[in-house]
Amino acid sequence: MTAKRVLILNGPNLNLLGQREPEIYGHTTLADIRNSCAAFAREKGWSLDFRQSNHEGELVTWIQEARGSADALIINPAAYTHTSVAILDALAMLEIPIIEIHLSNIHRREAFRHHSYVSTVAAGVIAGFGAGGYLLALEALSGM
Ligand code: CA2
Repeated sequence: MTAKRVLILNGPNLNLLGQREPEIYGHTTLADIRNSCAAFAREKGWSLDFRQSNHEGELVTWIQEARGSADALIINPAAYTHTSVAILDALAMLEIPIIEIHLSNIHRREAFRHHSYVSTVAAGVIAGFGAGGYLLALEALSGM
């Protein structure tokens, strides 16, 4: 199995995970998720870069920088999933597998969460499995 450089990006408000709305997003913090993803990557011999930003432009810059420096991207764009053509355009320029991930099942929530700009360029989408979805995404990369 080839070593992979995996970039995981998280969008706005995900820094508050575990502190608010646990009935929707669970009790796990983003630091917990980072640690379990890092353990998975270590086991596989992959490198992992795990980031969060509340700023759309910063996420766009990081996606642009992934060209040439990452072999795969896992992204939870949070609210930008449903609004950001800028993030979609940046993702569309990547030539690496992109996995879109959501903690909650966006399809059983409000109608405005049902549409994702990101899904149109994602290899696959994982939603509704809470923090465990990040590991499912990494597992999916193992076969790609
Ligand atoms: O289910 C997901 O992972 C979402 O991407 C989370 C976004 C939401 O806008 C998407 O529709 C679905 C919201 C992230 C907000 O994170 C919070 C964390 C703790 C407390 C409150 C919000």
